[in-house]
Amino acid sequence: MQLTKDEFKKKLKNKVNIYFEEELDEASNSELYTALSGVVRDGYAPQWRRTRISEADQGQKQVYYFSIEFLPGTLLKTNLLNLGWLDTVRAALSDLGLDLDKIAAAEPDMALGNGGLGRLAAAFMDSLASTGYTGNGNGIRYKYGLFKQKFVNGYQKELPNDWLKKDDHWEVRRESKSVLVRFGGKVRMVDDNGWMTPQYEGGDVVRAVPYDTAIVGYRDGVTNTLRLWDAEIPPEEELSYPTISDRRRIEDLTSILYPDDSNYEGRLLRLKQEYFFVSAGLQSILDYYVKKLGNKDFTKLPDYVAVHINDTHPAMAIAELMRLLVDEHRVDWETAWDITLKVMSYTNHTIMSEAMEKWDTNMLSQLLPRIMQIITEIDRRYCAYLNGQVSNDVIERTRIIKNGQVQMAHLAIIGSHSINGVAALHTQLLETKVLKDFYNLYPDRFNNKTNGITLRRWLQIANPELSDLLDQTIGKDWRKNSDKMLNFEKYYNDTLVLERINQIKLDNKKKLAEFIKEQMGVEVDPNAIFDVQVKRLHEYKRQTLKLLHILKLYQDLKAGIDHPKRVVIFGAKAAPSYVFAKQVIKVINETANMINSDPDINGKLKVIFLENYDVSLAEKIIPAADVSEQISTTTKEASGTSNMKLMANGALTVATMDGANIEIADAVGEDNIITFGLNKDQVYKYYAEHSYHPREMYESDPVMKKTVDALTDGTIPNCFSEGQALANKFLSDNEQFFVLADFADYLKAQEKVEQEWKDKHSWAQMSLVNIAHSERFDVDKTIERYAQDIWHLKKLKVEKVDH
Ligand code: GLG
Repeated sequence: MQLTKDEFKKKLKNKVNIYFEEELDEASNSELYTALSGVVRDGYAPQWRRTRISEADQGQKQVYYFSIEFLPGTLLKTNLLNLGWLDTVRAALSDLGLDLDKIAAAEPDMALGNGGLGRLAAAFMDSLASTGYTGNGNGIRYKYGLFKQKFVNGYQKELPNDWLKKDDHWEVRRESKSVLVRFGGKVRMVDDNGWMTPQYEGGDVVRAVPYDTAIVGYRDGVTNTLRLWDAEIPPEEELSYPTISDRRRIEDLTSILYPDDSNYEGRLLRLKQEYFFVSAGLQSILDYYVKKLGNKDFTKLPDYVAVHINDTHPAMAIAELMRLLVDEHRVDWETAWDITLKVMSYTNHTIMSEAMEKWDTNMLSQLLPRIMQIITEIDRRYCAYLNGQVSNDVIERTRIIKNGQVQMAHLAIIGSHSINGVAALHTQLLETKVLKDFYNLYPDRFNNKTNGITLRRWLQIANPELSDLLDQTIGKDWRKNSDKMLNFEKYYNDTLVLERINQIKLDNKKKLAEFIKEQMGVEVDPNAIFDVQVKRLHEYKRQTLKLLHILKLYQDLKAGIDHPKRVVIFGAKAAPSYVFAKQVIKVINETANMINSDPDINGKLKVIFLENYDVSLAEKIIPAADVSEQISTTTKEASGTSNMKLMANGALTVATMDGANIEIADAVGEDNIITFGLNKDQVYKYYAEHSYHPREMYESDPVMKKTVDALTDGTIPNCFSEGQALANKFLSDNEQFFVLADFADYLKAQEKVEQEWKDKHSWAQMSLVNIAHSERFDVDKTIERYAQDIWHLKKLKVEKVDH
């Protein structure tokens, strides 16, 4: 695993010479990035191969994580860190007068996901390798990643994210592992020697070609594979697709990532994408099982294979595995069903009904006739089995096919041996409310697995100074074993350490301030409170509540009421079709313009909405945050993960008792977090009794009235209609997210922030406690629980190889 600076320099020089016919001092940063990634690839190639060989030799059980999104961000620094090369390479480059950060900036973000769900999938990949399990990702190689966000006159514009324009240096095209996926046409069951076998007629045949990316484990010699599928025309079918539009129809299948994660779109292309990567993934798993492992007895499949369904998008895996087992491998239905149940497990990531997938039966029948037959049969058997055991109402509520639609969550639950939520409250709500009927039927299948984050990325890569402080105080072991971070609490009264924490934060804020100046031309004072809300833009996440707080501060400052200096920083993309979310962006941007240029305010308050929030931007913002805004409507945020990243970097959380915020509060104790807002019972009461009347609140609370009125009385220029839309929404009895109900309490929480800010010593103590306790959310711990409770994996024994 050792690499000396000199060896590295030689390797790099060599790559630059070969790739570009240039000397090191001529190469551009982008060329250096290409060369450096080449060195890194050579570095992990032997252990990637060795991992594959060991897997086959040991016949170890593997998990395949099926996810329609993977959001790894950039890989260069992660790979360097995980190989144990980061410091050496940084130092060697610096000897050469080169800067790793500048070179790394040439890498495009691999943004094949929207937000938390996709980021979690990427974190799981890193963690599986780093904890020594063999886990594979299975997803789609979208030609265009999540759109690039630009603000034009304060409005969000979406630009294509052509991340593959310059080639991805990490992926390997594995043509020999291609498989065919069939869509459309007609299917007829014919008797073939006593086995009812499908005969297909017409339709499209698509070639699924895998692109594999190595996932290097953290200094442990395990290198796993993220397999993303691309759609192509099969060579033998070339003549069937003569026109350009014919070809497009096939190749466009993997062009775009749907830019929305909280609303489900019943579109044919999405359904095609789902089946495409599910079928390709399962075929390649079975091929491996049969050919490589030499197995024919499919009843042993669950000893070798676990397939995880990440949200409902890959839920068709249940029907597809049944199809492959029954039709292709002639396993009888009952045995196949038994195998499927043992292989499949499912995570639910939301309780919001608009995000629950339901496919029209007609659409499914036309696109996937055989799959629709199989789902119909699963549904029929499910109902028949329960008939007489439970009431008809329960059967009707839980069955898969209802009102001409296939309920994908029901399919996922009925066909999986494990169903988990992503934070304690979320799982509890699944069990007691949203999936209550299923919980009563299958209590043993339900379990909680609170999300986690890659501390390696959010501390070691994004915040090297804080990582050094941890090394100097508690020693380096925390880097591999996060439990050790708890020892940091011993420094609670150590003034020097507390001062270091404040100094590191200030340094990170200075860097972010420079970036803000470069990007937006706005000066911000690094000594101000950096108040951060970074996440997708959605009503339930309530960027709106933050906006109202900003308006309140603005009005106070105008009226001569003083507040500590504050910089509010947003990062958020709105789904392109989500009109209200885009109106919120416009109003925040106009509010920011107004405040940032108001001489009366004189820099006491600044509002910064950074464009194009993505993983790389998160790495700049999160280490510089003093306050973490986690203010979703209680019950709506399944877990959240930015809350964990911000806490790990020492930010103080302002939180509703929602999602994983509850567990953060439990970890740090009530003195080290500021909570506010409606609790879950109050939220459910409003829903049940239709008793939410925000206009009454508004009429009786002059502060609230004055703040909301700022949206409509011309205070904020250039956004009259958008301001009106926001105000109307807040005042409507149908407003589902209770912005005004939490307004007064939120202001109190923010007053508390101001109070706490006055004492830098105790602020640093809160920071320290948050940093220490972020160990609870180390994704490696989450993965250990999945591996033990759900997937039943053993660690792979790999021989470490020298580079
Ligand atoms: C979801 C939820 C988040 C959750 C994430 C990962 O909304 O609360 O943290 O999955 O489980 N769509 C999402 O991002």
